[in-house]
Amino acid sequence: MRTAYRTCPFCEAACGLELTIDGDRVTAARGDREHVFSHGFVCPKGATFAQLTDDPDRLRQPLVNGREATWDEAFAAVRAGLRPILEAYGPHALALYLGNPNTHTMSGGLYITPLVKALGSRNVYSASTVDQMPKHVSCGYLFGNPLTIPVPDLDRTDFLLMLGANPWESNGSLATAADFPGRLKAIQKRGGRFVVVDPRRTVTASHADEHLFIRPGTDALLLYGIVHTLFAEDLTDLGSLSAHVTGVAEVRELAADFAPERVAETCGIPAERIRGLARELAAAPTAAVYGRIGTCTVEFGTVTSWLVDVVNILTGNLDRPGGVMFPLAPHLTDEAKRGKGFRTGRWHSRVRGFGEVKGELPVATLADEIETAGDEQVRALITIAGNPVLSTPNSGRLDRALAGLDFMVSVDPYLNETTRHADVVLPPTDATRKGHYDFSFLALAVRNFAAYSPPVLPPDPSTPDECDILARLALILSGQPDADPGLLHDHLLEQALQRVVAAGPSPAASGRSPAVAPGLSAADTGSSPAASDPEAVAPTRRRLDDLRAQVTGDHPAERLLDVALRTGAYGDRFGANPGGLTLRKLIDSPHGIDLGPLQPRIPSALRTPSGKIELCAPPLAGETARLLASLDRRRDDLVLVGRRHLRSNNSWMHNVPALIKGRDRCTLQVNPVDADRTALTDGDSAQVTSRAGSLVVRVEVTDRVMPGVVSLPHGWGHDVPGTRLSVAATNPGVNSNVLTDELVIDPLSGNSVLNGIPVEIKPA
Ligand SMILES: Nc1nc2c(c(=O)[nH]1)N[C@H]1C(S)=C(S)[C@@H](COP(=O)(O)OP(=O)(O)OC[C@H]3O[C@@H](n4cnc5c(=O)[nH]c(N)nc54)[C@H](O)[C@@H]3O)O[C@H]1N2
Ligand SMILES: Nc1nc2c(c(=O)[nH]1)N[C@H]1C(S)=C(S)[C@@H](COP(=O)(O)OP(=O)(O)OC[C@H]3O[C@@H](n4cnc5c(=O)[nH]c(N)nc54)[C@H](O)[C@@H]3O)O[C@H]1N2
Ligand code: SF4
Ligand SMILES: [Mo]
Repeated sequence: MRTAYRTCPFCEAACGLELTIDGDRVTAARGDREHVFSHGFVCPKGATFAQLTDDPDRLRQPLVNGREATWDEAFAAVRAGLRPILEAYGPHALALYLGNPNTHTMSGGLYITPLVKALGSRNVYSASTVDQMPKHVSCGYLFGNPLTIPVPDLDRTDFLLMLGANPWESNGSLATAADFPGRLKAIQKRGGRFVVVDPRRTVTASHADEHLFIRPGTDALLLYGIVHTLFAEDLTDLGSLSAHVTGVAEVRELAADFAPERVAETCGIPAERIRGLARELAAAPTAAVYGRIGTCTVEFGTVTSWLVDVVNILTGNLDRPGGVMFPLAPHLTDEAKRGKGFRTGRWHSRVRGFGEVKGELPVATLADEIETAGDEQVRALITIAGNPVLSTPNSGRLDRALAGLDFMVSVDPYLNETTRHADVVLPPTDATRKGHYDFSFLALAVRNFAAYSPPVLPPDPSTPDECDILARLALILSGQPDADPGLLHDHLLEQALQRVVAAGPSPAASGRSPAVAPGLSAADTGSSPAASDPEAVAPTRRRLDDLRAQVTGDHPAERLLDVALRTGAYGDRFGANPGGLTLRKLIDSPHGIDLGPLQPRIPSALRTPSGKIELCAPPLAGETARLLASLDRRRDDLVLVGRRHLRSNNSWMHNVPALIKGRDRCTLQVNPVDADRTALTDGDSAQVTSRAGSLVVRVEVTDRVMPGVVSLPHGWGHDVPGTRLSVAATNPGVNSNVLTDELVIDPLSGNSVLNGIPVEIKPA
């Protein structure tokens, strides 16, 4: 028996786990009390780490046409399936769907970019367009980089306004904060307040100082009402930001149309309360506005996400302690640099003409691209760590479309609702045999810290690591099907080192380093050392050899991480900053290294062409007109919203008995007023119908949802044939995305609308 420490990979909170290991099995997990960020916090999902990784239904061998196969047979089948399609129809005939857990694996952080490059297809899709794409777009316009997302400084704020987020259950998102509930309670303990705006009285709302019901999809109107008030009552105060912001007058003009009286009825919040919120935000010593799923997965998702930060900026709360701030992750640097700014629409989807955003197309149009005949029709699909049949809108249609593909390959540990359509399933090793570093979430953490967890069990010789799987796929796509994955591993390391050399004669001397981790950002590639000058070649090669000799790590991902850490903001700069971060240092610190509270980062974080925060980008002004027009629309009688439960994680944790036991959670919550109106009582079966589809589900009558709103969680519907989810199948629930509509999207980001879906209900 021994103990090992590992970051929990299941949600964005990045808690430290203490694992008990007996021989070659993890037998128990609990919170790591010495962890610098989570201090022992753990939730039920982290606590079932062992059951999740040991699930007997996990695939331990590849499947080819439903039968277990060797890894060589499986890769041969991938090659035989993909090559003819690529040769006959070109790269766009092959689509890629990337699911959420790619943000929780090192293979996702390091190997997706080379894979996408090798693919060369316009048809790249991901869970980002059923999630946070509006935030990327609004931050792209405001700050010049879609990854520059400010997070609420939870530990120092005096007043937090939270819209469309339920961190008591979700543990937070786009704000990595282990023990989010504890941090919220601490706001109250130090005399501060937090207010929740949500069409449901969530657990988070019930702990809040105030909860305001809001009609789904109307947060943009509420926020414009606040902005209007800030200007009308002369409450704006940009403080030290004022030298760094353009476009304030334009926003003032746009907000003129959104007096609180104009929006109050549509939002369901009295005008006087809207004014009150504006006054409280302006008066608080520090304040933060934070919006999440309920502000993104709605028709005006990008405008809403933008207005969240407009309020933060107008009240002077961006980039100051207690407001919203930009984290500085250990693999990134804080170098000031003029940017090219942010734009979308560099290419368009074939069928519905949606513009590309951040290199991808809206997943709401994937079924169109598969079903519609023509040149460049999608005929084959790769999915990696995704279950779009349960997680994307009108999933009934996508399910049928996947059945019609010529070829599909999935990298996934489960045979589930999506991967059952795959000709080849490639199951990666579980988290016990993977190293872990949070490329995504350390850049969103409410306090700067560093942590790396090496694998807690030795590699399993019969199963390739997920980095190897993705590398082999990338090599197959680039026409080198027989190459060893080591070829790509070496190439990526060489590229990373060349970037270090190119960043200056010696990063040691200049103190400069590349802005992004190797392989992380497509935006920051392509710079090679100044090798055209023959004089420069020899020293360059010497320097490369010197750096290569210093890199440590037992695994290709560890070596790439070592380079990123050493050249990052806190790095040892390959010796020039002794005592700075290295991989070795993180391995020697199993409870993580605290790097202190968030620090101001403006202007160095900005990448706009003007070098300023561009408060009023033209696309947002354009959407404002559409938002204003929406005020005159007839209101739907009944709309559907989602919800999350602490013991689930999207679609893939319903196969663990400890996480699924207890009362049926997949119910339709209906307010008593609506239940009366539709002759439904608690426990009845209701038929729910939308434009996209229809389902039957058990009713739970509760005043925790507001009148006119019903709620159903997503990620359920495990009763389809052909899966291997024996526990989930016993309590399957229904798939809420049968009801969500692929025809309505947030136009600026391509994000799906998953909340505020018009529905009708009646006794089944
Ligand atoms: N109606 C509605 N729909 C929603 C949402 C909503 O709020 N309402 N939320 C949306 C959001 S926020 C998200 S992020 C999406 C999620 O959408 P998806 O990412 O498509 O779905 P998940 O259920 O997260 O599926 C994750 C898959 O990854 C696999 N997996 C787990 N660990 C690993 C690993 O280490 N490697 C690999 N290769 N695979 C792994 C699991 O078996 C599972 O198949 O759903 C969205 N859908
Ligand atoms: N336990 C658990 N934890 C998770 C996940 C999970 O499935 N289960 N998923 C993970 C993922 S991928 C993500 S992205 C995060 C999401 O993290 P959160 O954003 O905190 O997720 P939700 O719990 O869905 O909270 C969204 C809230 O928005 C409300 N809402 C719906 N429509 C509107 C609206 O129009 N306006 C307002 N103001 N509110 C609205 C809903 O009622 C709901 O309470 O959670 C992560 N953590
Ligand atoms: S809150 Fe998230 S990171 Fe922490 S233990 Fe739970 S699932 Fe893991
Ligand atoms: Mo998500």
